[in-house]
Amino acid sequence: MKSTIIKRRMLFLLVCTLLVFSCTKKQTEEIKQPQKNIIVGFSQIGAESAWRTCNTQSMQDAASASGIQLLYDNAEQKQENQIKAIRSFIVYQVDVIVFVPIVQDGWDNVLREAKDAGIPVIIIDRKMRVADESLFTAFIGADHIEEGRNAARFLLKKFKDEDRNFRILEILGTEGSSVADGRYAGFREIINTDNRFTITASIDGDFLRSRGKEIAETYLQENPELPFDILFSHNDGMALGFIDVLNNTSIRPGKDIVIVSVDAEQAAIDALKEGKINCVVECNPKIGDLVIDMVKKLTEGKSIPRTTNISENVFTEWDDLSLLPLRGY
Ligand code: GYE
Repeated sequence: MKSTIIKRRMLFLLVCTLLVFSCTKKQTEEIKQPQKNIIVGFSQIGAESAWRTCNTQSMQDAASASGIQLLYDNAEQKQENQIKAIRSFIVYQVDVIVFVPIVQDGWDNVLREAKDAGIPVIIIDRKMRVADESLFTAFIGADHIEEGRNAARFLLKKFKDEDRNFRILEILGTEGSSVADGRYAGFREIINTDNRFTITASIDGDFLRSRGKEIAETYLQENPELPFDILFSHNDGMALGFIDVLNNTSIRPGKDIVIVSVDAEQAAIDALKEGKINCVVECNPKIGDLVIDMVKKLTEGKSIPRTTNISENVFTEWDDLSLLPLRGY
């Protein structure tokens, strides 16, 4: 009699267990069902320039237009914040991680966690150095070395008939970033082919307009005799900050000092039209549609190119810019 009761109780417990499991599984499936949309974790470095805010907007607009949920995180210029954001994307089990590596190194561990979680990573705009190239799926962005080359090519062309020497002051972008390193290297590759040109100083401006202003104030105060003929700035913001200071002096930007910059934000194009900048090398921030298209292909199981560079223009003092559309940044 007693064993019969025990058997009935065990059978009852087994049935209850099976019922609970099947409900949970169903609920789990039901919960999983609504997640038909793609969820992308997007770690952006910050909002340090007009270029950056346009790049962010481009990503947000493209994701919204495609019905993709974009989890956006602004790292406020700190790599540790990017690493935290990527880890939160992993916990949230996003479908794809997209991020701009503020600097080139220090990503291996967090990207290995993403790989172990089976989440593909697309890096955009800036490149990084990792021991294992399989830690990311693709790069989408500009060729920053070519941008540096184009800046130097303009100078060789502008001064091709002048038999004198030229001193160059260079304002650098964020230290350790692939962008600053690329523009630095590309510029030298070309400018060093002509011994009339000497880079007399390279100062870190961190892509900030405020730093461009500070550098101008300090440098001109310490060197009132104006020891340079050319300013090469790694982005428009820093060049415009420098020009802000020159505007309060007798030094004429674009005439007494030849200025070459990179990005092609509207304010720089306007300065080019006014003759205050001589050449602006384009770096296109509007890559959101391209990135989201790659995300969709990835989630559909399709292959995507390992590297996608975007074509860019060079705007110079010789160009007719009257028909150039507004830049949008
Ligand atoms: O030139 C600058 C921004 O990574 C290409 O970062 C981007 C650079 C751009 O702050 O304005």
